[in-house]
Amino acid sequence: MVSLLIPAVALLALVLLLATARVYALGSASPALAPSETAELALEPGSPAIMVGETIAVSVVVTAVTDLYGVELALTFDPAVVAVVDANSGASGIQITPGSCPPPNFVAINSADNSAGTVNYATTALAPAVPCVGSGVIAVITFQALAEGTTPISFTNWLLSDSNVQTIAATITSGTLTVQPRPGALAGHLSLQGRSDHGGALITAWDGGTPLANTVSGTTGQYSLTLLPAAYTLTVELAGYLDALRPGLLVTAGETLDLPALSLLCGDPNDDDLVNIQDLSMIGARYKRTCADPDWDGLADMIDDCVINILDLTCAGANYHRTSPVPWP
Ligand SMILES: [Ca+2]
Ligand SMILES: [Ca+2]
Ligand SMILES: [Ca+2]
Repeated sequence: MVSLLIPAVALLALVLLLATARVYALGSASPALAPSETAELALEPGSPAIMVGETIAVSVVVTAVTDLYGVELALTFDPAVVAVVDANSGASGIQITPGSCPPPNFVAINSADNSAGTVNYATTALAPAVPCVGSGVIAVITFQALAEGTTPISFTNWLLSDSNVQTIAATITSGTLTVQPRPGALAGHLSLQGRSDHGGALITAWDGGTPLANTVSGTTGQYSLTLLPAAYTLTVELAGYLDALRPGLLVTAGETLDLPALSLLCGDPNDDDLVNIQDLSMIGARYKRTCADPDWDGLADMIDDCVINILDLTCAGANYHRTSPVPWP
């Protein structure tokens, strides 16, 4: 009974499948006869961001077409923010790159104007070329970023034709292109008095009272902060050490400002930016403790070796009465 049932079910499934395929075939045949669908024109990427001096290729893409044979386009952009890069040095003027949808067999217009901020393009396929079906790239525009800002990239004219010389309706989605300033950097080396590992100091870049970026020194004391062009104050801190501060650092686009070497001084375990008797007392009260002791707190272990000894005490002795910020040549 079971062995008879399975072929019956399989047969039913096959009949259903054929019926569905039949309906689908009829359905897919009808749009070519009735060009009522709406194509979509857009840019890819739609709203990119690049830095001054960089270039980006923006594709004009069409989707949901069943028979695209000719296309005419006009776009605008802000010529103060971006410029179109010439795609064909062999032709006079500035060209964009033809795409493949429709096949650009005859390009009637291909012209960008970097003074007016316009792109004009018109092309048709030539019989017997087959029309573009589905989706594809009409053309590619390469923009170069000139200055910080945001520019719309707007379709101001568009006309799509099918191979029967009927207009194809289209919805459009214009885009924007944002140009950011190129960052610069602050970089330098620091040493932590008494230590062989100079890592772990916190370096913070401030704009007024606002911390904008920070990093931590590496084991050799090196640090680098990537920052947008502006004036910054840099602070350098580490628990138990006097802090450093350097105002008026001007970061310029694409440049690394190398700072003079800095030496952070130890001897401030209570972190009040002053080395005095309180620090010495704090170290003295913990003298000879190790990090194996249950009451270990590590505050006085500025020379970071798991024991409070004469090296930690000398930190405060040698820097007695010094204050933050420490000198930064
Ligand atoms: Ca050219
Ligand atoms: Ca102190
Ligand atoms: Ca120590």
